Amino acid sequence: MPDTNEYAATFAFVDADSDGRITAQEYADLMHRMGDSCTEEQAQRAIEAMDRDGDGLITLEEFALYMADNGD
Ligand SMILES: [Ca+2]
Ligand SMILES: [Ca+2]
Repeated sequence: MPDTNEYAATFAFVDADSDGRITAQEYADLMHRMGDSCTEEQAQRAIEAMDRDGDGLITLEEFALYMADNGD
């Protein structure tokens, strides 16, 4: 089990409306804020890569699991 606290700050940064879930729209908005182009489809694919229960939303736990698996 990854340490979710380690990723909580990053998660909160992406979770713009602070409802505890990251949506494809919030992901795309973040990319745009950082100056990256991100299509709706790219955002959707990024969400799907992190989404473990298939509800189309990313919880802190799913985010932390993804980061722990893919981070270095
Ligand atoms: Ca949100
Ligand atoms: Ca999910």
